[in-house]
Amino acid sequence: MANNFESGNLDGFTSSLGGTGTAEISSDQAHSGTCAVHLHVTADEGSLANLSTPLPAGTATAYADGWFNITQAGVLGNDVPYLRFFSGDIRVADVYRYNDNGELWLRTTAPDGTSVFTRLISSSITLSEWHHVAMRTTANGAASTVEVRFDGTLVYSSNQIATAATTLDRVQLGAEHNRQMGDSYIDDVVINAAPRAVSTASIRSAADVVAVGPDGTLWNYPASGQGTLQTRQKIGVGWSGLAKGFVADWNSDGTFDVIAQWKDGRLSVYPGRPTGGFAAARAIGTGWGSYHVTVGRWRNTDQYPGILAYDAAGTLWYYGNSAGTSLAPRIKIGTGWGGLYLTMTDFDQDGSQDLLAKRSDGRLVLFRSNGNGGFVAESRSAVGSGWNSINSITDVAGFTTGSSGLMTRLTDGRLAHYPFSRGAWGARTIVGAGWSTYNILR
Ligand SMILES: [Ca+2]
Ligand SMILES: [Ca+2]
Ligand SMILES: [Ca+2]
Repeated sequence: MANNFESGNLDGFTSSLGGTGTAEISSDQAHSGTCAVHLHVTADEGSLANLSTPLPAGTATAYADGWFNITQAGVLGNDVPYLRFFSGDIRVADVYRYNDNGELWLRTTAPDGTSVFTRLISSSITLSEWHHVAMRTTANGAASTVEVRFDGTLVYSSNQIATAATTLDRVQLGAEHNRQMGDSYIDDVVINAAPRAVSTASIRSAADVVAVGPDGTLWNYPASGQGTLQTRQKIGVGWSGLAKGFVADWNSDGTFDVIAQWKDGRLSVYPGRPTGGFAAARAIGTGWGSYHVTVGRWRNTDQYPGILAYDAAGTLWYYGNSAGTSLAPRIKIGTGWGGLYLTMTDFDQDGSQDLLAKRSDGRLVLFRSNGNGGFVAESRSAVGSGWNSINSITDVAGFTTGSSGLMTRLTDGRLAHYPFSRGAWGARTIVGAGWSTYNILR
């Protein structure tokens, strides 16, 4: 759908009006030609004006692009909207100019219905000038994507927005609730929709369970996103020589890869193909036989996941991955880590990775990182006890909608999911049984 309003109609839009609100073609302001659409809303009771474009059923990604000239802001504490993406009653993501200071803000809706606010521009957007706003949103539950461009600059991009939505059904210009006063001229609007691309990658979710069976078959157990695993799929053979395996998007191309630590000490990366299977393995190291390995973006500035590992002497090292290929020279992080079972995850969800260290006495101890490669200077706290009944731990995300958690194996072979939020555990669920002979990737 595209409309420059030169033909004098609102083709492609459905308008909702109430009270003093109007949505009319105007020649007072135009970005192209001589016309734009003018949304006029006052603070009077019942005043409402918006335009929306319906999206085809099953739309996952929508792109909206338009020019906006706000000539009149509204009352303090309120805003003048630019673009809003909806899934039914859920306002998945929207950007607006905040009346109090003219700043650009993004609002998204968390799975529990609360609004999450992010300031995108901290200076005041000028009134009575044309500004270019473009926004792309993909509704994908806990891993939804939002990108915002303002006057041609990318001001926000994340593929880790948590929402309850998995599809989009309309894009809106203007506010859905009344008395949201403002005057906006809008021109040269383009709105496009794309269905969800059906991924055929071997590992599709950060909650999938990947494991090597007793015969060396590599299996993926796809997560449903609703707390269960689906029918397993064979994704490889000949993995009997694996000591430990790790799932990460090593080259950050959007498809999960496998990092293999072989019993003979070799370390190799198997890049996942978007169409399924893996490209030829890349050797990234030898002599890793005695290392205890974790994989992840250890430093906040890391573009690619690296390896945090301790050696036979218990010295903890970080090996960065600066280009999505081989390992960078290692950096010493600490000593005295021998015997601990480490899991890298952001347990307190402050944006910096942490280590959960399982001790032989069963206590799970939290080492919070400072995001720069080191640890927060604080006394360590135990966030669990009795964890010596667990012999495999994998950091997962999205096993239930919007959740973070650990997928664990108990010593009796059952699989258990421990969700957590901001450093507090949720209720554990048992996911399955009979996993004792499987080597579960981490
Ligand atoms: Ca025009
Ligand atoms: Ca990849
Ligand atoms: Ca943290």
